[in-house]
Amino acid sequence: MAKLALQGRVIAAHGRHYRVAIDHTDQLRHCYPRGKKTGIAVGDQVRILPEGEHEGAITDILPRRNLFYRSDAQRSKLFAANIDQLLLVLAAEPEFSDDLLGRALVAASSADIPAHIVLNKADLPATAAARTRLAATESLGVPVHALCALDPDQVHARLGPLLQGRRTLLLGQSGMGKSTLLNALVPDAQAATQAHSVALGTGRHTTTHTRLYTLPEGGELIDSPGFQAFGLQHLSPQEIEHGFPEFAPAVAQCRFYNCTHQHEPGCGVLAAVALGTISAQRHALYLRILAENEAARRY
Ligand SMILES: Nc1nc2c(ncn2[C@@H]2O[C@H](COP(=O)(O)OP(=O)(O)OP(=O)(O)O)[C@@H](O)[C@H]2O)c(=O)[nH]1
Ligand SMILES: [Mg+2]
Ligand SMILES: [Zn+2]
Repeated sequence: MAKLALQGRVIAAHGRHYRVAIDHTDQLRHCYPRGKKTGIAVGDQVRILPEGEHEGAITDILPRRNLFYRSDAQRSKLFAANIDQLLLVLAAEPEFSDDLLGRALVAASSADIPAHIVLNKADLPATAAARTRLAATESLGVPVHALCALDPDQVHARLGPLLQGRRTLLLGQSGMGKSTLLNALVPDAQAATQAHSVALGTGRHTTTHTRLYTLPEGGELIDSPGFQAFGLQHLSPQEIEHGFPEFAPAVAQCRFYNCTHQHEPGCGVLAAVALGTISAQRHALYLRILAENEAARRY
């Protein structure tokens, strides 16, 4: 007798092993991709062929609404699929990187995924200066929520309505407090957390794989390992430009329809940078990403 295919969502990824929650049941199965299939992400809806009571082979990935990932010259790193929003977790200590923050926001914009920032560890005195550093990003329309993840009541008050009923990806550098935030919202998660200095000593991040949790109030939260690089090699020059939505009104003023906003005469973006209506820092990030992708294409 032919085995009946099942459907479910991928809730954890460990290398080529995936944990799949089967739809309309409380069954969890350990699954592996059939054949050479790759590119399965947490949040994917998949079809599986069951094997025994607890295992299965993933045969198909159902069409996605979106896929959030980064890509360096050598390989892509999938974060999650079919997400409603991104929660970028930052803190004053360890100091967050403006460059990595900018890149994550470009990846979100170009995939049309709304992003929010959590400025965590608001109990630390250095937070005031970090908040000032975020003013330019906030003025782009990215909401900033300052809070202390060690205080679950505060976390619920600040983030509860935003997270309820939605699938949210927690993203950020190592040590920013993503897993601490997860534990405040999903007490059953009991995710490991540790001081970043300790994590550095062991040579690895505290969270080592991506995993999806169900919020008691409804909705889902995905915890991911911290990153130290955020390549955007998968983006074409047009997609990179789309990742800087604040350029759009100025692009309409460019003399050449195919202007790349690097050095062209009559460029509306360069004019806006000179006037200060577009941040010079954001334009510099745009140039860095373009140059990186250009260099990678030449090799
Ligand atoms: N003072 C203070 N410390 C915090 C806060 N939130 C988290 N921490 C501490 O920051 C350290 C790192 O927290 P984690 O939650 O493990 O960080 P992470 O972002 O999950 O790190 P990775 O899993 O390595 O990516 C831990 O020692 C936490 O206790 C906070 O609001 N205030
Ligand atoms: Mg973690
Ligand atoms: Zn231009």
